[in-house]
Amino acid sequence: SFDTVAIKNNIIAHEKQGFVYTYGTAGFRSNAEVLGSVMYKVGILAALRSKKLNGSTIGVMITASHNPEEDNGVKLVDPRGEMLEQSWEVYATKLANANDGETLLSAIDEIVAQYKIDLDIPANVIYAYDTRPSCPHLVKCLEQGLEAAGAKGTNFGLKTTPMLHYLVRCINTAGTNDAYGEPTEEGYYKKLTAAFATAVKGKPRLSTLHVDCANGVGAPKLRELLKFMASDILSVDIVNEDTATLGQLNKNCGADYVKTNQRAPPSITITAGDRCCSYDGDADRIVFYYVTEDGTFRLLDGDKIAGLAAIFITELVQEAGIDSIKVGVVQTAYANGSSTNYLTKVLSVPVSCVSTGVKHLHHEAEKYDVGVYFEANGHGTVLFSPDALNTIKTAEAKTPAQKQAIAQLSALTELINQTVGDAISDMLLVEAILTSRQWSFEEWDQAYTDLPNRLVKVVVSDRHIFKTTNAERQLVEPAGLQAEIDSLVAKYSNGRSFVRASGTEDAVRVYAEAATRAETDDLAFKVAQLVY
Ligand code: 16G
Ligand code: ZN
Repeated sequence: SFDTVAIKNNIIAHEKQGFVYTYGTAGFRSNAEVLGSVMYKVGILAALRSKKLNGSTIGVMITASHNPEEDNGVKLVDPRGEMLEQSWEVYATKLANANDGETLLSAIDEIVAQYKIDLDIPANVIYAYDTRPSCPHLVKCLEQGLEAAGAKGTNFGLKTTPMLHYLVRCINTAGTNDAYGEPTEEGYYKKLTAAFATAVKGKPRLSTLHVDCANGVGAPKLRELLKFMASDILSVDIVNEDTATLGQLNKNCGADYVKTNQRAPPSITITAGDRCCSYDGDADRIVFYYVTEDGTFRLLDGDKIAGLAAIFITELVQEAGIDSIKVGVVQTAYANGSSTNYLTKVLSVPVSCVSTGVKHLHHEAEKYDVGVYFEANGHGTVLFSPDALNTIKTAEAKTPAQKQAIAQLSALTELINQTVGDAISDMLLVEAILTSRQWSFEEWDQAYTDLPNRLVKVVVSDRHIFKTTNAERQLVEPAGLQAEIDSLVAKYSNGRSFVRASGTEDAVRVYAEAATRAETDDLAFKVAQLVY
């Protein structure tokens, strides 16, 4: 039961005086040393959230994604595998900052009153973690909180972030019409590999895909998945899979490294014709890349994945004779202008732009029959609405071609992780499309050419004074700054630039793109000077 005396007495003291915790875009995230106290509170919060939702299972994932190995973090997963409902974030922050039993209890009382929580309802929580050395200690702290709150906690061990999201959804939908899958790691592998086999049926296998796993949890999990995959339909070579040596996680490798540096990890020798991709440290992001004959590095990022998925699904619903299903794409301001142009002008699909952060994209994507959402950094997925799923399931084929298109669409709905962006699932989606089309990376890349772009981080004395509107594309404060940016931008062909405060770092980010590399760099530099 919910034991207020235990909750008060077992509290873990803040590790560092004066440190302020914030539940932000990616949950709590910081150096791992200050997180034990937070884990205790997260255990209690997860229990309260489960009670509020009548005992539905809530997920807790311990990871710091692409951040350095000495960092860690934690986030909550809601019953359908989505991010924690936003209104709870402030309470998460309050609990984390309470540093004595009384303050903690009154913060809890506030949540209980606000959401009218019945504390007698049993709570169910599952949790998992990545390969970071700090995880075992943080798990113990979390368990201490779950125990004090009387929650039934189940440790799912080492998992990728998207696997934990998958498991939460499976558990909560088990036995319903809406059952999502078998709530085990093996169930996840079986679902994905079976769907992939259907999606590529009858097509020759492509050349080997080299997968940089950032020396993180994606490596052992991808290796495990491959045991369920017939080797004549997919050939994968895993690189950067050292999860045993300290200090290797995300070091000079992984999706964030590749996207930020616009180059392959030094640990990979890549020559023309090679097909490569990189995951991040918890395997919820992926980017692809190759080099041209003349040795130029080419990145196929989240925007390129969204374009590929959008064209493929749009054509499939036409072939299947069910083009009442409408495909839409959700992007952020970081999407390359060429990609937005391609989607709206060439593919004629509706595109919405939302603020940075997965929860914003996910919710917007739910508004479409088929909502494709990707951040340029490689986080994203495709959501099928219940109506679209039903249309696909009940579609009747009149020709063999229609039959095949329906089977492929149906396979995609199983292949794509509907809860959150998933590097393994996205990788299989891209491979399924390319195999189906028998396309090389060059052919995929031909859809459009990215405008040169530059992202600059500017450390300022107070980033909170930068307030944006219009999906972060314009500043409203400091007053007058946007007008200055606009008049600069007007001087460059195809120029675009925006400024926003980072949600994960104490800095401001400046993005710029323009027709040429030189103009882009110049624009980024000048806007950064305005901000500084
Ligand atoms: C977080 C977000 C990611 C976003 C990034 C932006 C989630 C799960 N993660 O990592 O989607 O791209 O923040 O970081 O929402 P920034 O605010 O520092 O630019
Ligand atoms: Zn991640």
